[in-house]
Amino acid sequence: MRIIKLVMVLLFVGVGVTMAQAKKGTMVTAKISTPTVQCEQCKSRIERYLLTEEGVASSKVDYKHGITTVKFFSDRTNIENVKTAIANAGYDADNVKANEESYAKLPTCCKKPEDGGGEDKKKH
Ligand SMILES: [Cu+2]
Repeated sequence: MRIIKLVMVLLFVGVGVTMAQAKKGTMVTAKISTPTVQCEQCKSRIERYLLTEEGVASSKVDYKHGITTVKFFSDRTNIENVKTAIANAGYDADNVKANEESYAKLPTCCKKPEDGGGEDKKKH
C-alpha cells in the first residue's frame, strides 16, 4: 500500500514538472529581414531598442546582409511584436514597414540610399 502511494506521488510530481516546463515557453530564434539597416550605428540602435522589448532575450543585427537574428521567449512575446519593435526603431522588418516618425529622426547616414544614406562613407 505504501509503495502504491509513493508511486502515485512520484507520478503526480512528474506530471507537475512536465506541465511547468510546457508553461515556461520556449526560446525561439527568428531571422528577420531588415534591408534598410545601413551601418554599425543602425545595428546598435536596433539592438539597444530590442533590449527594452519584453520577452526578447538577445538580438544580433547583421547590417552587411540586412538580417536581424532575434531570440525571444514564445510565451512572453511573438514574432509580430519583435517586428513592430524594429519598425518603431525606424527600420523595415519583413512585411512591417518602418515607423515614419522614427525613420525621419534617423541620422542621414542611417537612411535608405535614396534618402542620402547607405554605403557612402564620406557622409559618416
Ligand atoms: Cu546607420
